[in-house]
Amino acid sequence: MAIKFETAVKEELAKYGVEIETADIKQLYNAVSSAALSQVAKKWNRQKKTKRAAYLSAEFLIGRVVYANLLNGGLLDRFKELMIKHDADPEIFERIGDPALGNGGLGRLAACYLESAAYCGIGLDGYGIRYRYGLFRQQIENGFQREYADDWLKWGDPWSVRKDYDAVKVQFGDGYVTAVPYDMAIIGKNGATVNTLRLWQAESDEPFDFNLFNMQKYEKAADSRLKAERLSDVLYPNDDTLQGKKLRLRQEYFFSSASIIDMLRKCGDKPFSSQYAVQLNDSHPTVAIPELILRLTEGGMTFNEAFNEARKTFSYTNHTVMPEAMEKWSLSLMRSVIPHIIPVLRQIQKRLRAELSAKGITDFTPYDIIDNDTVHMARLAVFVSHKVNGVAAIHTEILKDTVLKEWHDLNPDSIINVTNGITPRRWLALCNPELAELVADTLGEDASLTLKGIDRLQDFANDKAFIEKIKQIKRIKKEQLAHYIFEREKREIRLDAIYDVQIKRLHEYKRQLLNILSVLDTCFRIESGELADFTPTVYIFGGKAAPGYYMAKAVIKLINAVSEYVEASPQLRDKIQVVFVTDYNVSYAEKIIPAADISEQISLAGTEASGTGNMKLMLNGAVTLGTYDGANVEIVEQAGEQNNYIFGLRVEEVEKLKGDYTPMRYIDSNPRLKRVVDALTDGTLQDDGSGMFSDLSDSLKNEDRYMVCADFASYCDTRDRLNREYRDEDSFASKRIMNIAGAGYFSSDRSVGEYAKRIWGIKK
Ligand code: 26W
Repeated sequence: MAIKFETAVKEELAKYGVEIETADIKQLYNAVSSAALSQVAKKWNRQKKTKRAAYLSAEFLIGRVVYANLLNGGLLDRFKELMIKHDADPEIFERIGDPALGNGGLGRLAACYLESAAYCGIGLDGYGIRYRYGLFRQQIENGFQREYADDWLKWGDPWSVRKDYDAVKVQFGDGYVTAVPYDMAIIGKNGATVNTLRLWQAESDEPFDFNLFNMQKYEKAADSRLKAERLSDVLYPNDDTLQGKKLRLRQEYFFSSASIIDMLRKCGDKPFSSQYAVQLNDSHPTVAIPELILRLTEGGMTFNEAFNEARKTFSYTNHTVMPEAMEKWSLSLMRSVIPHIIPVLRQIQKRLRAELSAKGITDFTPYDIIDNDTVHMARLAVFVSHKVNGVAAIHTEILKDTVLKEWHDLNPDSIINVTNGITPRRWLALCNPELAELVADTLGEDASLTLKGIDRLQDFANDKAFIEKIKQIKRIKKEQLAHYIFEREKREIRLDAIYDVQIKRLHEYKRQLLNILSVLDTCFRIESGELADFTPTVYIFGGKAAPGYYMAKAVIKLINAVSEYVEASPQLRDKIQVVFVTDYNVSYAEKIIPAADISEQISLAGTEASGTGNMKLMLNGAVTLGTYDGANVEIVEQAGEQNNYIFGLRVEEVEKLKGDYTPMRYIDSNPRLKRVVDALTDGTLQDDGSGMFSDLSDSLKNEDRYMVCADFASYCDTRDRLNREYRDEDSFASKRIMNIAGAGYFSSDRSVGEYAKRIWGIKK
């Protein structure tokens, strides 16, 4: 086997006429990937005929896959040895760009689940879209975000196999589009299980119209091809609203329909629900429901038979309670894009009303799937699914109490919680081999790869020698991060400081604004002498703002302005650094997370469904500075409240405050808050004439939808306490250890196991 992989790599390279020593990065990447893929090819093509689950998702944020696949394929060590033997750099693929086919948490979760399912031997395949361009590449110019196309395919795509003979036709109101699958192998532990991520690419059957060409209408001749291809061109860079984007609806139907057709084909004569469980990752693939029903009735079933089959098959995961993120399509738009689906929707609505009537319900308003010209996708998903789940305990309770209250009353067993998880292979073994090795040495290799039994680290929380090792590893990871940031951002960050990290999409509800205003407050207090003993801190921010999201972009500008303010002040410079890292993505996360001391999870209580970055940071020995929101609640439960820093309003308090919330009351009564809000408009900070800072100020004073002002004092106080307590490095290291020890519950192996057992009815 050892020889086989090496020989395979060399044979692949021979195709380019090069050897390991002379190959360029792209050649090596393609050769190593193809060689590794060939090792699992047999297993991949030999799939057992048992019930499988399909994860339908508009996003799969898989990140760089080469190291992860080598690890799971059992080839990583051999690869590294091979490289060293030939005097080549085993880290060379660090330069390969990420396929960023997702926005944030929802897409990354899908990737973690696929990896975990394969690792645990659960038959789960992913279905999505092969976007030509992933989430935009971010640059910061003069403190402002600028967006550029993300051409991820420029590195080649050696992990995908195009399957022309599996192409299907997807019907639209204006004709057909061909969906061509590209399959990616999802490799489980030692290659024992190999599942598939099937991403559909839109193409045209008739790429070129020679009649038009002959009539000298050259541009028109390629129209149908261009129109078809445009469909899978880009990922929508929004993670809240789509405002009736026609192309997005086409995308959703495109991959939903293609996936259902694909599964139906594989089912043969067997009942669909005996062969497939289909998980809808948010409401985005919900049109798969009427699509399945339509096809089953075309195959001879009655509507009710098809409906029942669909209900046995589908389940739906909700990832957000933000009203603007609840997908709604206008009926007329749907009619123009997918007219053949409308009659099915009407029948589903009829059935809904019949079920409601049977239960004595007469007011259909909160339930109607079609209400006038609006189609409610989440309602459709909830109605037809046999199980609906939230992604953290508190989120699920909110769903039951508010957002989906009516549905919960109707059917109390159908809404369940499956707390999110993260794969320990990527988020420990690969990104932090130093810590993984310590865990393996202390508890056995299994603990570092699966987190099983990692709670036993609690016994080492006060062990002097272990504490030293933990501190040393953190130091090493900070050095590596500082080096990386220097390379990428051309900025030097100090090592002997707290690394305080907020990395996630820019969104008002996540409150990066609260963070940066508190940093500014710290600056002012240091300058005035109010804050004498302060542990030097590097504040690291990373994340993208949707290109059309003005307020989020204003916050980026503000973070960069505060950074400049600090740099200009000799008094602040040696205590504080503010760094906004550019183009944050999965690979960047893998660098930042292991070096972090503080995990900022400061969303307004009740707004963050779960969060998963919080879990990754905890596993890597950071403490949480956060609100009682999303998975933070469970993190604190697992790792101990005394080992984390919780502040701010609770969900119930937020609810009470709503209605007569007046931010000015907080601003007027808190001089420190007033000072930082004033700094937005009094010339202290420069927004280069964009008007962004006064818009931020107005929004804080007039609405402050996410109650930054209400939580400001409590946040600053808790942060101060953390800053003081950090100085006792040994006791802080104990807190780190308790967090690592508590992270076992957040392995996505556990999450996926729960889906398999409680929702899909699938055994390992
Ligand atoms: C309509 C466009 C759109 C696209 C994506 C709307 C909403 C989304 C997602 C819901 C955004 C998202 O990534 N949500 C995150 O999902 C994670 C995985 O469950 C959670 O951990 C995060 O709390 C949630 O914000």
